[in-house]
Amino acid sequence: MTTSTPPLVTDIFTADPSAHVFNNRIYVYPSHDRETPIKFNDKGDQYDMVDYHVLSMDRVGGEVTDHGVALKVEDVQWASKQLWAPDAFQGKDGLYYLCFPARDHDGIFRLGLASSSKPEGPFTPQPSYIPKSFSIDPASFVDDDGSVYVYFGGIWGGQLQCYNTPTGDHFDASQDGPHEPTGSGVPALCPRVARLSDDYTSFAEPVRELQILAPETGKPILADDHDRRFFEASWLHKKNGVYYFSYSTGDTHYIAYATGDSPYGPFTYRGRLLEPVVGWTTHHSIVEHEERLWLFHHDCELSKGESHLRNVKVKELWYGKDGEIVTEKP
Ligand code: FUB
Repeated sequence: MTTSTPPLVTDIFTADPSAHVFNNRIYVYPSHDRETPIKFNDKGDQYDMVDYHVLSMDRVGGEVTDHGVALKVEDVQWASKQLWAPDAFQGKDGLYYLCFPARDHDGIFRLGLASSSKPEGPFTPQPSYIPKSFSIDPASFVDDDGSVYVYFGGIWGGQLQCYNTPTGDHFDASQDGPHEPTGSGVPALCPRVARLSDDYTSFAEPVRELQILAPETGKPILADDHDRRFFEASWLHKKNGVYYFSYSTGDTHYIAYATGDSPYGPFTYRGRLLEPVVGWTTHHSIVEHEERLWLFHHDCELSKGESHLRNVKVKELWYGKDGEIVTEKP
């Protein structure tokens, strides 16, 4: 079980932290967990969040500012409930964009965008979700040429298994819940990626699958390999020209990572960044600030193990000499 630094804030429950540096300040975009009477189930109905708060600090260990409500579900025309793990990026137009999932009015998870002139919001949502978006956990990555990629997907409650094409054309409601492929030689479901249009309202291209390969075979990780297969919580960062894709393995509770030489992959599995924490879910982001590498993540220390009442923490990571990420100071 991993233990690390104290929770960043203790007066609200926070989870799924996406950290970025804007204007040399660290901004964290978390989910805002809340108490609900909804019973725990494998669809994640107990994660019934209704708004987002943005946190910021001038450095890790510095005073954390909670900027208050940045977006409410009642202000998002297309959304009905469950504001799950968000992320944010700064566009070429100088505006800040919050990218977030929620269920639409048919109960299907979609991804939406909201913009603000300030990194902390408040954010104004676009009237519709991103056309052809589906599933959960959007993570945005701005490459050196300014192109913005959105990585997304999550199985079980995240509904990724309800789509049998890379582009998610047809939603099969019978697969909603804790279903996923299984069987000898069957490949795991893949996370998805698409580049955003220059006006940040749509995908500029068809959604693609992101392959995660097993290093020993060079072939896609298999569905029954629950220690390494993708479950949810995509994150993409880049260092020295290498693209690092990290993710949660869900029911085995690891944060794992893989590397590749293109934002579209393929990525080859390299190892684990975080061992299981207190609570069922695990979700993270990786950000560099003042030449140090930070893993923001959550656990359930504050709520004493209530899986839907989480708190954000941060711990340090390092690069090893072959570009691998190490969790102990070399
Ligand atoms: O916060 C709700 C869900 O829990 C997220 O979307 C998942 O990544 C998991 O952390």
